[in-house]
Amino acid sequence: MRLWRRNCSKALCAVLTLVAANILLVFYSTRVIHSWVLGNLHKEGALVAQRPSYLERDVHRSRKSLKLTMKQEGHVEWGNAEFYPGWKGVKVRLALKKLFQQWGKGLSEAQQEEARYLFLEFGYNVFLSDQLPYNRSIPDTRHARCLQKTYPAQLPTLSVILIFMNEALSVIQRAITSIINRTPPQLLKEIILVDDFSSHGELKAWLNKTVKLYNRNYPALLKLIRHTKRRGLAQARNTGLEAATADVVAIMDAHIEVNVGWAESILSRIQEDHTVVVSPVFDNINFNTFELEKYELAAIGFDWKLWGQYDPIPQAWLDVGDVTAPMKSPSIMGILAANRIFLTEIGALDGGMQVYGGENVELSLRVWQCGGKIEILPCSRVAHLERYHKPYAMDLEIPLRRNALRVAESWMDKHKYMVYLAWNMPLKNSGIDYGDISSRKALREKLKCKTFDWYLKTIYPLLKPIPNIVCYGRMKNSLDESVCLAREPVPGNFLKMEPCHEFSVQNVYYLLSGEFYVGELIAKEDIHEQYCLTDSGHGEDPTLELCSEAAKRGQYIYWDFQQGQSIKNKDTAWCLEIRKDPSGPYRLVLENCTEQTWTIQHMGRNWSR
Ligand SMILES: *[C@@H]1O[C@H](CO)[C@@H](O)[C@H](O)[C@H]1NC(C)=O
Ligand SMILES: *[C@@H]1O[C@H](CO)[C@@H](O)[C@H](O)[C@H]1NC(C)=O
Ligand SMILES: *[C@@H]1O[C@H](CO)[C@@H](O)[C@H](O)[C@H]1NC(C)=O
Ligand SMILES: [Mn+2]
Repeated sequence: MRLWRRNCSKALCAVLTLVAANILLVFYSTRVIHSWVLGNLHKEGALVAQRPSYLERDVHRSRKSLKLTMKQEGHVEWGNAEFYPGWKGVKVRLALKKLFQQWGKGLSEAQQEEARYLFLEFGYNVFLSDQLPYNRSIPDTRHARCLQKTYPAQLPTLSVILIFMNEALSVIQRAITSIINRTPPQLLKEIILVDDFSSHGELKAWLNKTVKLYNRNYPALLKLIRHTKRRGLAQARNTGLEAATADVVAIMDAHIEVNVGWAESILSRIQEDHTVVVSPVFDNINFNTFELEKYELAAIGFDWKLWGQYDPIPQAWLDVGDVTAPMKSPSIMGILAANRIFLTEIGALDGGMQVYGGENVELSLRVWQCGGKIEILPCSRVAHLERYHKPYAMDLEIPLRRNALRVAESWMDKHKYMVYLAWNMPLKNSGIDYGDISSRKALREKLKCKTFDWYLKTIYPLLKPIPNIVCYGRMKNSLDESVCLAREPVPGNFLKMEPCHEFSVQNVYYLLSGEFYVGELIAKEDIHEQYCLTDSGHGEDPTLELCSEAAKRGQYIYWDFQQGQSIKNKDTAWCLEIRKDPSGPYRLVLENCTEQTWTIQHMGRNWSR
């Protein structure tokens, strides 16, 4: 899945898109873990001293098995930066270029090769991770006011669930160690590891051994459950949830490190209200340097593709004037904690989700629509490693799209068309099999859930449906149907004709009111605007401008168009046409209308004029 780096500094920032973080935690309280045992664990020779040799052995083993998997899954040749073909290969090559810039001075050639290899394999700097102590300190990123907070003496117990697939063992061990070191021992009942059928050698016998070693010092604290086939992230979370026994579960990825005070804040909030599903605030573990990057507090939302995004902090929370107060949020990223029984009764995770993505939004809609709440707890902070690439699928857009349609069909009622539009899928006969949703529908019935319209109006007014899109998709000119209109990604306000492809820079949406949106459909009011096809009125080539700015500047963004006819500006009467430069590609021009006509791929719901 694409990874957007977060670059917003202030609370009221532009929408940021994140790889949905996927985490769950479980809490339980009857066991007591003495901190002195912890010291013993790290003195445990087997855990540290043998690491380099097994790692070496394992890397060779996994290198072989990885080659095999990749062949089966149709990957291109392994061993250089060609992890992905096309632009993804370019992206990975760029990442590798940066790999040694901030760390790793003085590595030998062989070590560099190893580091590169491990980075490609895992999507983060495993070579460095393997050198870092499992019990390393990380900065306390909480607001100072969180340190003054006191919690009830009696809190529910916690089961932490860590799910993984081909994660580096050192990363998993650092997650476990951080949980043991930073959770009050009387509250931590168990840590459940769920392996979604990893193929890496070091996650087999060595992980078994590691779990045994931990349990020698913390009897029965760790449980390891292995899927015997790949079942995807939602199922892995459910497997952990089913095995959990504590009052509260925290479901998380295994590439995390929890911070001080993370659990108390969660447990006391869920004790107050068992219908709240909470998310901690995430910091980022840099995939290259493993340094912690502090993230500001933000609400968690999504766009119409149902990709996780950070949203501005809600005014209602600011008005409370308490930086430690729980913040209502439309969604979670994936990492969550909840009352175990409540989460189970409300339907856990949707087991019909495949591979990755969508399950966080499905749960969020269900929780809100069926009587629960979602909140972000500012005093609970978890560092999460955003991987550079994910090792488990060639093209994550395929499961993401499939899962998004599944959410739309299960929960979004009359607004589901927006998801089809954002993914550029036809409204009928999409050809996507999103699986059987009858159990989700039955759940809706049983829990007497509210509508998505209620959710949009009450919980997520920022996300706007655009009901007046009359047609959408690739836009082609009659002169040459092999090229499509596209937005130049950078800086975003140029148009071009280029060979048709499937990426969203070629999405076009024509509105009943006459605008042409070009590029990804975002539809987040005020914070992420669409780009409009614009005639400046100065006899220049057409451009793309932010719609409201173009309108403010007195530029012309309204066009007449019917399928298979010309595109003519309502105000200036110029037509959008293409002209071939003698040497180069087609250029978009505004000129007196000729015979040129245009077509747009899909009909919207209301093509009826
Ligand atoms: C980590 O464990 C080692 C060995 O027990 C200890 O010496 C060190 O102080 C610990 N580091 C932190 C940050 O707790
Ligand atoms: C790990 O332990 C489980 C039982 O706890 C066992 O079934 C499995 O064979 C072990 N795997 C390896 C590779 O030793
Ligand atoms: C467009 O057509 C108008 C009237 O038909 C004509 O006066 C004008 O010169 C034409 N402009 C161009 C650029 O061809
Ligand atoms: Mn993650």
